[in-house]
Amino acid sequence: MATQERLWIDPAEVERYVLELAQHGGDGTGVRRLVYSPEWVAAQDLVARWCEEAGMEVRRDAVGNVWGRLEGTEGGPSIATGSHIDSQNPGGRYDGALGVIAGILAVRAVRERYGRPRRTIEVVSLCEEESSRFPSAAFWGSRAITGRSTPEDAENMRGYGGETMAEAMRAVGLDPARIPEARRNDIETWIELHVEQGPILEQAGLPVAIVNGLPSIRHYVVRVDGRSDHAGAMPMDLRRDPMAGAAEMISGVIGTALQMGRPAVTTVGRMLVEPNFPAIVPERVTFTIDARHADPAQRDRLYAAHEALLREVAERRGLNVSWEITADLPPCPADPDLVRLLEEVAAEQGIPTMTMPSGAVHDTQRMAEIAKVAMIFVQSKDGRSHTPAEYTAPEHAAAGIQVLAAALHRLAY
Ligand code: HGY
Ligand code: MN
Ligand code: MN
Ligand code: MN
Repeated sequence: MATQERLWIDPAEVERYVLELAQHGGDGTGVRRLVYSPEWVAAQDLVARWCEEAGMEVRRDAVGNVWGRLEGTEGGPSIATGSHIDSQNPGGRYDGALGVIAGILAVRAVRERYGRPRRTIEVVSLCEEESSRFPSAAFWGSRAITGRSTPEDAENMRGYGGETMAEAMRAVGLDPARIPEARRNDIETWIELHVEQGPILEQAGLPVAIVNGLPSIRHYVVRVDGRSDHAGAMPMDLRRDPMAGAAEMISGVIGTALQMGRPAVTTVGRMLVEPNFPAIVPERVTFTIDARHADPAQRDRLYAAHEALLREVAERRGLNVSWEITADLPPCPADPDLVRLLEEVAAEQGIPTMTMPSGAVHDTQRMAEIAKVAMIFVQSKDGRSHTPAEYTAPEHAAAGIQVLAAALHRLAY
C-alpha cells in the first residue's frame, strides 16, 4: 500500500462546529440535550444539514438516528462512523458530539480530495447513548441498529419524569411500532471517534489514541427498605434505618473497587430518599451502582463482591434489600486488524498515538454485534468529562479527525 498523502482538517472549523452544535441545549460551558427533547431535535436537524453540505444523502431511521450516506461505486456493505449527540444532564460539549462532527468533517475531507469512494461510507448521529432521560435505555439508537431495541421496550421504559419512551417518540413524530425497521445488517466496519474522558493521553503528552478494547459495565438500581420512625423519639438501637444501611453499602462497594485496583471502577451517582425530610428516619433509600471492569473474570469478582456486601449489610441491620440490573454489557475487544490499520494510518499522517483500552463504554460496543469495530480517542483536558468542564483542544480534535479520514480513505477508496 502506497503511503497516503497527508489530509488536512482545520482545527478552527472543528471548534466552530462544536460551538454551533452546543447552542442547542447549551448550559454555560456544557449542554443538557436529552433524547427527543426540542434541543435534541434541533441538534439532529443541524447534523442532517451538515451531512448534506458534506455531500451525503440524509435519512432518519425509525428511532431518530440521523444517517448521512456517501454511496460507493461498488455498493456492498458500508464503512460507518459516528457517535451520539444526546448528553449527560449536564454534560460537556464534546462527549459524543465530537464523534458525529468528526464523521462529517472526515467524509467531507476525503470526498473533496478523492471524490466518490469505491465502498459506501456512512455517518450516523445516534440517540440516547447516555441513558440520561431513560435510565434503562442506554445505547437506544445503536441497540435499534443491531435489532435489540423493541416496540415493547419503548412501551415499558420510563424516563426520570415518568413518561414512557413510546410517548417521547410519538411526541417527535416517531412510531414505536416501526423500531425494528432501524435494524441494519450491511455495516462491515465501524470506527467511532470520541474524547478520551480520562487523563491518560494528557499524561502521555499525546493528542490521539487507538482504542483496543472497551470494558464491561453493569448498572444496578438498589432498593433498601427499612422502617420510618421519629428522629427524636426512636432510640438508635431500635431503628431499622435504610439510610444507615445505604451509607454502609455505598462506602463498601466503592471501597471494594478501590481495593481491587485499576481498572475496576464503581460509582454511586444517584440516590433517592423517601420521604426525604430531616426529622423522619427514612422508609426507603434507592441508589444506583455503576460497576465496570475490562477483565471478564475480575468483572465477575467485582459484581459478586458488591452483591454479597449488599446482602450482608441488609441482614445485619434488619433491612430488606433488592435490586434491578438495568444495563449489563460484556467487555468488547476491538478488531485487531482494524486497530493495526488505525495505528498505521496515524503514523502515515505523522500523528503520534498510543494504543489503550477505553474506560468508558460506547455505542461501539453495540455496533460490535454486527461489524468489525475500533475507536479513536482524542485528548481530554485534565481528563474531565460528564461535566460542563469537559474540553478538548481543537488541534487534538483535528488530529483525531485526520486519522479517521485517513482510515476512511484506506478502507473505502
Ligand atoms: O458512561 C459512559 O461510559 C458513557 O459515557 N455512556
Ligand atoms: Mn458520556
Ligand atoms: Mn459518549
Ligand atoms: Mn413532632
